[in-house]
Amino acid sequence: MPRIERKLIGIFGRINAGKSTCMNLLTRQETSLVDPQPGTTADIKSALMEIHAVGPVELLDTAGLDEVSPLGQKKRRKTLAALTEVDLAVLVVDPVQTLLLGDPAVEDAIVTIAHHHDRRLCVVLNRRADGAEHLRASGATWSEARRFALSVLPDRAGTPVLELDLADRERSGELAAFLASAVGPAADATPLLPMVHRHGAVVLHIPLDEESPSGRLLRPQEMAMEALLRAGVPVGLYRVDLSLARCSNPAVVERQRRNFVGFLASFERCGGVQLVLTDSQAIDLMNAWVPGEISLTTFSIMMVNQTACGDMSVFIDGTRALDTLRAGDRVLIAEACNHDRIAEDIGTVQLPRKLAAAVPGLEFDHAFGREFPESAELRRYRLAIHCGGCMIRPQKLAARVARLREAGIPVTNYGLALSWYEGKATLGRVLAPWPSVRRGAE
Ligand SMILES: Nc1nc2c(ncn2[C@@H]2O[C@H](COP(=O)(O)OP(=O)(O)OP(=O)(O)O)[C@@H](O)[C@H]2O)c(=O)[nH]1
Ligand SMILES: [Mg+2]
Repeated sequence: MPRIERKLIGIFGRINAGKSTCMNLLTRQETSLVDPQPGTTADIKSALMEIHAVGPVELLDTAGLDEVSPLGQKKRRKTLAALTEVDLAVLVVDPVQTLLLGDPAVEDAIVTIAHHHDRRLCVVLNRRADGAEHLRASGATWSEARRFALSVLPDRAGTPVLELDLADRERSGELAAFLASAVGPAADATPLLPMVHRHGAVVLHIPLDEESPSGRLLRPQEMAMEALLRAGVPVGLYRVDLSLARCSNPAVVERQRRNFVGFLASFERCGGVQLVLTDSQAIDLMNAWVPGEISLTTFSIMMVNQTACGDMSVFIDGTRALDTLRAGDRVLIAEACNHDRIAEDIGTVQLPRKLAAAVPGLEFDHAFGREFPESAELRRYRLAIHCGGCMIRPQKLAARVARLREAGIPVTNYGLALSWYEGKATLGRVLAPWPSVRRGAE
């Protein structure tokens, strides 16, 4: 299954400003519940759609930021986390509502946070048909209300603003075109394996173990296969039985090794093997078994390189923090997917065991799925180790990295950490095939 790069567009604003009405106008259906009851949208509602001039898009309808209650606080936290991830933040304002309340604090907060996190922003002024009545009663004019609402924009001239009645279904196309111009052109997708060429095969080492789901391969494995086939590169698949390859009988181990090396040699007649891509947990064996003239890297590094848009430098810098860990330091292990953890799970068993062997006395915490600590909590950690992030949007991983950076916490990745454990030479070897690393070394 190829990963579709979707632009992420989030709709933000005050309770009852018309955020869900905006979502429904775009999708031309009742995607989100709309109701006069304040606080109707309790959790983030997501919809996938194509916007002709943009391509695939994920829309997020969020809860109003101004609900004052313990539940409102929870909604607020989720909405603000989404605001740090989006490619475009759409601030929906009902100028009459804002003017009558007399304080544009909610709009100001959204503009400030979007600006701080370097998110694109646009404003939709909801010119409701019933607004005129409220204005008349207050003695103000539409242009006063408009000016008051827009006073929160630091640079009014540069921020795209659209004024429309969100209940007017005829204007869906106009709203879509406005968002398309505000979100900007799509960036070229980062290639998954930029180093491969058409001469020589790529061997994928996939050690199906107890953790592997039956009936399908893991997403990075499928993605690599598809990318290689599309590029016309011959692909070989191999499974080393890790329990036999790591058993105490040297004859059994040697047999496993010979079989694998024989498989690599079988490609000689069609140009040999240019690269072995392995599951990170087998990097020890692969480093020992793959001949030095063949490049070697891991699925997890492949994923993080793509998710980080080809610039892994922040994760590579993070590996240096591994050298400075001391007893008593806390390490955060973050894994973006949800799966039940059995046997030799990498995040909960293998990584902590290896790190504890290298630096006794380390403390570990885990963050699974969508959970990720707030900035203040992150300061407790000396290092974060993140998975390849194949199950989350690149935008979410980027927001997490930005949050760690702000908290001053280095971050590395599963594949890099497991390779570091094998020694500097192994780490250097798995990084060497990547163009950005090669460029940095020049
Ligand atoms: N006539 C008219 N009514 C609107 C318009 N926009 C919103 N409304 C009404 O205002 C109420 C709130 O709209 P929603 O779209 O649910 O507002 P929201 O910002 O999603 O509200 P919360 O989810 O509660 O934060 C609903 O009764 C809508 O029908 C509009 O442009 N014109
Ligand atoms: Mg809503």
